[in-house]
This record gives sequence, C-alpha cells and structure tokens, in this order.
Amino acid sequence: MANRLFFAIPVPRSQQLPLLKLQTQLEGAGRAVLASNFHITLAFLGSVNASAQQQLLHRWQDLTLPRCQLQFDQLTLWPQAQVLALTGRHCPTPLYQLAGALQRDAAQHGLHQSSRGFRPHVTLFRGATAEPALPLPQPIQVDCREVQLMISEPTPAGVSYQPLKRWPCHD
Ligand code: 3AM
Repeated sequence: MANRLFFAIPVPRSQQLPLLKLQTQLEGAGRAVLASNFHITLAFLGSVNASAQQQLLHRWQDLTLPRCQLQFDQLTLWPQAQVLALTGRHCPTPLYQLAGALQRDAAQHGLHQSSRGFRPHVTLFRGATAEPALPLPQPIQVDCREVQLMISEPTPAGVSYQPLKRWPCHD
C-alpha cells in the first residue's frame, strides 16, 4: 500500500486565529483550508510505497530543527495551482536548509522532484483565481515547534492530514 506523503511544519493551534480572521476577511476567495490543516510544506514526496516509506523513515530518523519563527507579511496568488497563500520574504536558514535537504533526498530516491525551491507559505484557500483585495495589516508570526511527516488522504469531506511521524524542534 502506498501513502501520499509530505513533510510539513504545522501551524500551532494557538497561532491559528489570525489566519482564520484573514480567511473571514477574504471570504469568497476560494475554498477555505480548515484551521486544523494549516501547515508549511517543506517537501512534497508524492505516493510512497511501504518499503520506500520505511527507508525514508530510516534515513530521517535523526532529523533535527532548532525552534525558529517565520514572519508572513504578504498574500500571494499562484494562479496555476489556484492557491491563495500567506507568504513571507525571510526564512530562517536552518529551515531553508532542511527543506532543501528533504527535497533533494526525495528526488535522489525516486520520489517527487520539486521543480522550484522552498517557498515558505501557508495555504489559506484552494480554487482561488482572483488577486487578493487586501494588504496584510501586520505581519503574522508562526513558530516552528515540530516537523511532521504527513499522510494526505482524500475523504468525502475534503483532504485529511494525519501525522505519520513527528520530530519536535529543539531549543
Ligand atoms: O498546502 P501546500 O500548498 O503547502 O500543495 C500541496 C500541499 O502543500 C502539495 O503538498 C501539500 C500537501 O498536499 N502538493 C500536492 N501535490 C503536489 C505536487 N504534485 C504538491 N506539491 C508539488 N507537486
């Protein structure tokens, strides 16, 4: 059996409110992502079979990331993907390096090959086609507290994300 996997940083529950407020202000921009699904994708892996999954977990058993923070200060529409996301211009170096290493590892092991580098973002709406009408009043902070390997599963109620493994960030 294969799972659709990706590495991500979840948005801590205590920091989801400003994102929910933004979704309310942008109502109608597309299909709003559920707060419980807010995350920053580090590397999308695609469909991974059981043996490749075991090898992946073995290779990344010692994954580490120091606690760090991201500041998001823009709304960006990616028209082709129909994604409206919260984006930022700055990224802590360890996070940038980890995302790059995860993406390279995936490509080297026959998993998904990312066509672009890491662009930190939190997707707020899918099915979005119009440029956001709002400037961000103030930057929104997201703390990186843990890295998760997520299983993405389609359900009748929408996509469901389940953590397969979690690596807490260290001080
Ligand atoms: O919510 P975001 O955009 O951060 O866009 C998908 C989502 O990230 C991305 O993986 C995350 C979990 O689904 N994703 C899905 N299919 C993808 C693909 N074919 C993809 N990223 C790149 N290529």
